[in-house]
Amino acid sequence: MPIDATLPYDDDNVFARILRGEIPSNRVYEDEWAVAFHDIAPQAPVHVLVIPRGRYVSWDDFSERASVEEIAGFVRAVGKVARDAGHVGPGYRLLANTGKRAGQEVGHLHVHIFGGAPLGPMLA
Ligand code: IU
Repeated sequence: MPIDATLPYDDDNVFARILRGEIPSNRVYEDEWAVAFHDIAPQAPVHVLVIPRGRYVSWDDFSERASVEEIAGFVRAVGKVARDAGHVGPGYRLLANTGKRAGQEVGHLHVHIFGGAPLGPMLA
């Protein structure tokens, strides 16, 4: 069920629990700013999610409230996972579903990285 991404951050969301280590995940990368792990229901041969360590509901929330340092750290982490740690390359696709109408299901910002094979055209 898509979530209402305008609501305040909920510390019980599944990715918050993964960050705290309460739920296992298949991690491929982590640093000061971000954690990346394999999606449990992959939609490409390689499908990795990258999440910031900070408490942000969505891309909207992150881009408005995060510090320049957090934004830089997170964007660099996504790049590292895409280029190297996630083994998704050489080509890949990034996606951040934002809000109910886009089908966002977990209320902690996550960037999907799809790769591992030639990808078909984007479907809206
Ligand atoms: P969305 O952009 O919010 O729709 O994507 C949520 C993703 O989180 C989706 O691809 C799920 O398969 C994935 N996921 C996960 O990897 N582990 C979980 O415990 C849950 C969802 I719940």
